[in-house]
Amino acid sequence: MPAGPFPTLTADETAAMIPDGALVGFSGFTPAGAAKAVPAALARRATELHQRGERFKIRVLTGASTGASLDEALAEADAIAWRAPYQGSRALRSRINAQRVEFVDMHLSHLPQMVEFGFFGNLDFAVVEAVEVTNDGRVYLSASVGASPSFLRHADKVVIEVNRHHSKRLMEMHDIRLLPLPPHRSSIPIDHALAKIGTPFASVDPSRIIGIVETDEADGVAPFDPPDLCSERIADHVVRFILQELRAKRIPPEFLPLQSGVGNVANAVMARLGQNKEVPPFVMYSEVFQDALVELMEQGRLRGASATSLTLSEDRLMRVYENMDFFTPRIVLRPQELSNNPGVVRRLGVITINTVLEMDIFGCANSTHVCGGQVMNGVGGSGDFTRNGYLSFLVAPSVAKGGRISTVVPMATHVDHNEHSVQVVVTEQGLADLRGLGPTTRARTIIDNCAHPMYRDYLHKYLESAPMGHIRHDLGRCFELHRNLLETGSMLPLTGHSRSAEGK
Ligand code: 0RQ
Repeated sequence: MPAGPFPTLTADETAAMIPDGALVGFSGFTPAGAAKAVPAALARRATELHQRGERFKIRVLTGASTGASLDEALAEADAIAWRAPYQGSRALRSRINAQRVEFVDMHLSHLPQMVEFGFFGNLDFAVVEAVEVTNDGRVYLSASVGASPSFLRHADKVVIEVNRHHSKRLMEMHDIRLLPLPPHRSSIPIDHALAKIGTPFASVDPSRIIGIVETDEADGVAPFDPPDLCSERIADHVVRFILQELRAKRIPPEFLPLQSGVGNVANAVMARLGQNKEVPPFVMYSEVFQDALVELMEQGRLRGASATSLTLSEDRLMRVYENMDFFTPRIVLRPQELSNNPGVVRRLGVITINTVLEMDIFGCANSTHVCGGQVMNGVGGSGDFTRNGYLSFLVAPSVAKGGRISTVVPMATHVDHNEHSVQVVVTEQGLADLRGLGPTTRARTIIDNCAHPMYRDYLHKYLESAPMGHIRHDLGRCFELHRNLLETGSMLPLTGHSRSAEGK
């Protein structure tokens, strides 16, 4: 029952109204709640226009990554000129790395205020998925909140994709509040993970709604693979350490809220935390509510969760929708400015767990750029949580690509989390608690506890032979492993100095 006074449009009619060069804010934080019909139609339009030799590229904002009909389809159609704040699409990544798309890789908590401050220029359109919109401009969002409330407030023209696939009872989970601009920004009254401080709907000036597009499409979140041995070993180290910190009373007995990034390692960590009965039942203050959490909530291990998206594979999502009496009081979905808010994360004392591509021996970590240049996804929310958590873990397998890459390196080729923010690093080999350690002690601890045995000798020799300084780096050799990788396809040392490591 959409419509009200708003015209019903087809996705193709809507796409025809969006001109070349427009800045468009699409809903979506992961595939959850992402706009679907209009971006797919824009991709078709772009392909047709390009075939006629006409230019058509738009500038794209979302909450985070999106579904296949958004980033993947628009990138394949070469319809994106500029993109922020995060992405996870193969087609888009390759175009960003070929400089065919300009990409602004941002902390996700910063995005709504950048829109509010007007730093991206005029927001021409918002295309937002919802379960319902009222005549007076209340927009009940679907499976994610993300930055949609800000897009709805600032866009000149608004299109609502009303998606019947989602439960209308999602509105019982939503808690929407926009922060006023400085200097009128007062404190945020979230003093526990499930505190609600806003309304169940986002607001839009109804005169800006140019139409409604009706859809009935699933989010298409891929289910997780069962955890592999490496993820389980990382998870076991994290759980053991949390228990040790609980016993030492550095984590209080009532426990603290948890945050975990997305991906198989993060999913395995959450499952392991849930299974271990020595870990008290917990709450989450996170950005993504993902598959492993559904069972944990049903079992009473997870008492409640604050997030900005319900990133659930179809069977899990349906399980939630079929039991909304149970789930709605336990889940709060907020704008990403609040789910990832540094002040709130610090206040609540969140324990954070995020995955990185590589870490260096001094504790700087790279989440985003392979060999310093090729973007993978983006920093996402990992910096919002890592920097501000009470206790933060960065995790990674110790090697990638069958051992050809060590994820523990002398110097990170790109730094998303620097040594001032990084507290505990973990691989399947072990865990290094860096708190209170100076640079050389950190380096020895990371090498001994986290590096793969194949690379330990090389890394120790690098450290001991580097020129003296507070941080011992040899600028002539700090990227030797990466150079080896680029030249030979493997980091395994090929120089005389490092040959000894090969035989280990
Ligand atoms: O390559 O895809 O060809 O197999 O990188 O690595 O081990 O499958 O791990 O899927 O968890 O992704 C950091 C990218 C890890 C992710 C990153 C290769 C490896 C593989 C993927 P293939 P895995 P994951 C919440 C928080 C930043 C954002 C974030 C990420 C591929 O976790 O994007 O944390 N994090 N957000 O083989 C070269 C290395 C490598 C490497 C791994 N050192 N060099 N390649 N790979 N290490 C989410 C949001 O914010 C919404």
